[in-house]
Amino acid sequence: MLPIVKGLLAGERRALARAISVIDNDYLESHEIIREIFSKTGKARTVGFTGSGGAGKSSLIGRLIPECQALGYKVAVLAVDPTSPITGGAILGDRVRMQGNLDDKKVFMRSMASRGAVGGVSKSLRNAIRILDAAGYDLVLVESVGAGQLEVEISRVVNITVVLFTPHTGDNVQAVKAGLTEIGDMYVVNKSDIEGSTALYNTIVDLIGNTERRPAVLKTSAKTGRGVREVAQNIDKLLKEKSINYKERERRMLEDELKDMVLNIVEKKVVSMLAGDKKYSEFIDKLLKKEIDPYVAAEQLASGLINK
Ligand SMILES: Nc1nc2c(ncn2[C@@H]2O[C@H](COP(=O)(O)OP(=O)(O)O)[C@@H](O)[C@H]2O)c(=O)[nH]1
Ligand SMILES: [Mg+2]
Repeated sequence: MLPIVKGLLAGERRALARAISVIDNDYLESHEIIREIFSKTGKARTVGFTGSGGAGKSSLIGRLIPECQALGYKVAVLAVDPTSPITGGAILGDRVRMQGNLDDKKVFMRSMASRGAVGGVSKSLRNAIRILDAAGYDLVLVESVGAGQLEVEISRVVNITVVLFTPHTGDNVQAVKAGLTEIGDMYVVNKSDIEGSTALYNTIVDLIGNTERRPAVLKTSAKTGRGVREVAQNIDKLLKEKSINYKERERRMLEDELKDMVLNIVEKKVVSMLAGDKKYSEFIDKLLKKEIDPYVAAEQLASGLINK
């Protein structure tokens, strides 16, 4: 067994942090780590938090940690921010630590840079969750930045998605309608201590709360702590409900993952085959001379590769 795996299974935080870095940077060693821990995973449940920057995701997560611990969970936090050059959890950790009643030793926090191509975020996130899972964390809270496609990608990897809105960040009916109505299992209007939050809350209840899915719409203030316990209780309830059809959902997630991985391998192969294919440059010449059109060219090249 790799020393790093031995360390993380024994609950050593440094080994845990290093293993997640290895995953995040997509080093070759990550294959070996996942191979060794995979059979020990499957217990952790995951909650994603999405919403515009400044909505209060980090602050709310900070408040939720002790509430979820009180419900019996061993909590870890992953912040996914591909735009952030900072790794190691500084930004997230600072905001969360500002809130007094947090026992640093009981919670594990980490930011991920998640470089890489399409699907890169879900791949490293899935594997970072597996590592935390094997290390004994059974609730992983995932913070993402508010960047459309990424949020949808993350929502496919976690069990529950919580969407945050606040009156501060210019969230309005348009923002609510723009895609986020689909991905949330729970909606939270944060900053209920400031003006405009009741109007926003009512709008969201109208738009989303009465749809067929009837997701919960809650109000919080991460500043005062009001409403945070209800969010934790609701998460707990949803996780327990979902555990009924959890197997089916897990199957779908693994299907997605496997497809991504196969496509990735095939894509790399095809790119290198094309690079070494004389016909490829011949076709480009033909295209330049308008002797052939792009559809026919692509069809012929592709069938040439597949039949090799
Ligand atoms: N008034 C008020 N401010 C809040 C609340 N929650 C967060 N904030 C502030 O909003 C800013 C952004 O919070 P942060 O948690 O970093 O948001 P994130 O970008 O979504 O992670 C910070 O200055 C917080 O102190 C709240 O409930 N009420
Ligand atoms: Mg944040």
